[in-house]
Amino acid sequence: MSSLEEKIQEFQDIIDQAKHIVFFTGAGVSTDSGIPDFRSQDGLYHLKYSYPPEEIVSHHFFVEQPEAFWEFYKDKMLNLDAEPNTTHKFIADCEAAGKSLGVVTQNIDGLHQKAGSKRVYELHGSVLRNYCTSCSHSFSARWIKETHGVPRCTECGAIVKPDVVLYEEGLSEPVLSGAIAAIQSADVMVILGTSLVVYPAAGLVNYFSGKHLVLINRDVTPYDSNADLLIQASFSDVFPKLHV
Ligand code: CNA
Repeated sequence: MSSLEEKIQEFQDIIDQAKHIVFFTGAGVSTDSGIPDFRSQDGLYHLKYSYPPEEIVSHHFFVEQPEAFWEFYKDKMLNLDAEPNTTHKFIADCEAAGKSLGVVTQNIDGLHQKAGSKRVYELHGSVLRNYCTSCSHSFSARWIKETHGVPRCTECGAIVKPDVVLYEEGLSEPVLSGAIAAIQSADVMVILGTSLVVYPAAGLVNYFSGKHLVLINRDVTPYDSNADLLIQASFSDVFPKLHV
């Protein structure tokens, strides 16, 4: 079995030779920026709430218990002062160097764009966009964070909703088809920081038919055996050693 150093070198060789990389990311790429993921040991699913987090961030819960939804959401999901880390920057550098078709992400934190990525397919939306459920007036995330209780539209008084895909809601068709097209056109797919258990997002991996499937994640995933190169490690042990 090759050592971590050998695997990092193999990854570097793949990056050097790649022409069209697509990155596929999850909450794990943002933990080094101080944003907790869902399923790691110190992730949100291991904290104790009156309801499980996956129920709180569901459509029915948003409609039936807006106070509890917004309390959790503002406290745990709105990390507005977080900064991109080495992993976000590496992904953005690959695009700037003309090597990447973009990043397909399940994240909602906007950190890929903050790092400089331009082509970002946000499968689950973004906390940075918020709309009135009645008149569609838009609100900044900062405004949301600073309102007390349930945010209500300043124009019509209806409840405001973040532009994030809650459990039980469908994904945006244009975003989904853009993501699939990027994955199908890539010669290298790099999967980072996702437990690959949330569908339909996880199923997008199956659209890849390029040369190298690279999977880097701290914990095991159901797709580990599909990877041509599997690196089970923390990103802080991998990305500072790479260059574009
Ligand atoms: P997840 O299920 O919490 O899995 C995260 C994975 O990342 C785990 O398998 C960890 O092993 C791995 N991981 C965590 N930190 C590191 C690290 N430093 N180095 C290497 N591996 C690491 O998250 P998924 O993205 O798979 O689940 C999809 C959900 C989570 C989506 O709906 C997101 O919207 C949602 N989410 C997003 C954010 C965000 O935007 N930053 C935060 C929390 C949850």
